[in-house]
Amino acid sequence: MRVDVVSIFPDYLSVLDLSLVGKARQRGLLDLRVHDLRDWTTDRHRTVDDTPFGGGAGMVMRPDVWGVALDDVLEPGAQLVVPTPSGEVFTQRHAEEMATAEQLVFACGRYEGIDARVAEHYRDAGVTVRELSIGDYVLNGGEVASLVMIEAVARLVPGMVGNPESLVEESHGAAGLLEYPVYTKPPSWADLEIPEVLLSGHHARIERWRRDRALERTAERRPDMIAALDVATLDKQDLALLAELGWVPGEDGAGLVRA
Ligand code: JET
Repeated sequence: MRVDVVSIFPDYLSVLDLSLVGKARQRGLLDLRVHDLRDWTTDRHRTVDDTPFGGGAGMVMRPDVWGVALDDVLEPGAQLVVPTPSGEVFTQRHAEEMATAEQLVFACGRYEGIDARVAEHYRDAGVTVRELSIGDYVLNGGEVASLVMIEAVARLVPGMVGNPESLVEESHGAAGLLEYPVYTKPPSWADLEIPEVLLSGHHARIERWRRDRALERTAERRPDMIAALDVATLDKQDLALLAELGWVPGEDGAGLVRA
């Protein structure tokens, strides 16, 4: 897979030399190229921004500079990713779709953002343009959001994860619940003991305990995920625990509602 990042702070992306992503690059699984947007400017001051039409605070990134940069970097079949607090929220589903791309190009905005015609122009030209948010907060630029998305995508590229079972396990997470709590040695630490069942060797009881803890944790922390559960994927014990936690199947059978 090829990944290109265009930024006015290319050094921000240097951490990609480390960890999983760095190893994938060394092994030739990932062709990662970081570019300085100012390399495509032609004026003495290497200008990338200007004042907003219609007035208002701050500066907007010029579409002409972005246009020459992206025309140079985009290959046929590329997906263009623009991190922005105004985007759809980036999820594991997006990461899975992006992991199938031949090339991902990340356009890192700064200031008040990139002139809106850039996304429009490349959509009109047939490029898949994804304006994506990594959460409801504002960063100074798209660099850190790009790092988050590159890591989430890179670990899905075949050959990148050392332990293939760890990816199989994750499809459970995709079933719509948070993960259950995990424990390792020592069995007693800071006056805290490992839950007895995990030492019992009863595989079925362990599975049930983990499922219950995942349901409880999800109900507590992510009620939106409980509401969105497919009732058909829940067994009698799931439904009994969820009822204790105040959640029952809705009238139409689609999803759960607070009792
Ligand atoms: C962000 C992403 O802050 C985030 O993204 C970076 C950012 C900051 C300021 C402007 C900007 O412009 C992008 C743009 O796209 C069309 O104009 C991007 C917060 N959550 N996720």
